[in-house]
Amino acid sequence: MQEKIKELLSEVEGFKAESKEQLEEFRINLLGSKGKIKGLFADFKNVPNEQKKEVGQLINTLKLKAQDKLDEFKSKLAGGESSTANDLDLTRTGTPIKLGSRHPISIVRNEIIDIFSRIGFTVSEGPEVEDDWHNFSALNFPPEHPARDMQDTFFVESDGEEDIALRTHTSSVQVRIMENTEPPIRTLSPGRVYRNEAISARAHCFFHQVEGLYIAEKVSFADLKQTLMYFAKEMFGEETKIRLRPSYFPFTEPSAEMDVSCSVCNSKGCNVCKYTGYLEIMGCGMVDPNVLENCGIDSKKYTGFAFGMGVERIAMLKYKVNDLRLYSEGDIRFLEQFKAAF
Ligand code: 2NM
Repeated sequence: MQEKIKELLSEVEGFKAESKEQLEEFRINLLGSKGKIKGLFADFKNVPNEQKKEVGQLINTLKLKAQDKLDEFKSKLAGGESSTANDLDLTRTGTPIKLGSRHPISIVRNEIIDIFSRIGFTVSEGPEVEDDWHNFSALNFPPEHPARDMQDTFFVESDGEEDIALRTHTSSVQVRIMENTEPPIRTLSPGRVYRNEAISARAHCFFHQVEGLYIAEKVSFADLKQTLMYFAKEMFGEETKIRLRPSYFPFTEPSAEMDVSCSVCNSKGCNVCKYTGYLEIMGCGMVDPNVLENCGIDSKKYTGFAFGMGVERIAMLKYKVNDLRLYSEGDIRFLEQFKAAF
């Protein structure tokens, strides 16, 4: 019996499995319920007492070695399958990192700035929390103007005498520029503005503006028209037509609204332009002499024009966005659609 066990031992030690089937055969043959080791244990009762110790130890060694072999090849064969060791390809390209994209409001704002910078406009910025003078009084808003109402403007609590509010337009920046710059002035003020409105698809409590200001000697309404026509053609295409309709703003006289021909339907009428053939994109006018004087500019020597547009509105037309709330919700599925060179 000892001979038989030693034979099996060397058989186990020399065993190599090349496949899972071979290994399973090995397991059944030796460690299975009808296997050779079970058989040895069954025969053990016939071993003379004085040999029991030695034979018992030998069978146990055999069992342990067979189990070790089984475990060894089990992990070897499984490792080959999961392919980490053998198929490692160091020349494969890595997992790409997703690139971000510009926000549509930034894309359009940058495009507007780019267009006006080509005809000499600089960019000015200023505070979003403003005093009454820069946001209203200097701009010729009468004391009882509805924009000064709590209903329309977010006021900020303050200890001082003066009303402090979130700016309702970026004209406040231009007041600051006019106050400390001798004309000629040719500047754009892009930025976020705030209005106290219920949030819906068509209104939000904040939005973005780009306002423009040109002050020099003998600036005329014809200069304004030509400047805005240049802008419209650059922004919406060479075939774009513009239309000016009389309007009213406290800070300009005369004032106008500018429409551009609808590029969706070629001015034939569609639901985007509400069957008018035109889209309203900005307000403009000649800076009121009162405003110039309020800001320390001699209105006998200088005249100027100003205009203001909502960036969200232009981005809506450009990208066919139908809900203002999309701009501020940060939904990655919306944001990922905008890839631009700016
Ligand atoms: C608009 C429409 C018309 C405007 C006026 C001024 C300033 F500071 F010169 F008085 N800045 N922007 C202006 C004029 C803004 O936005 C619809």
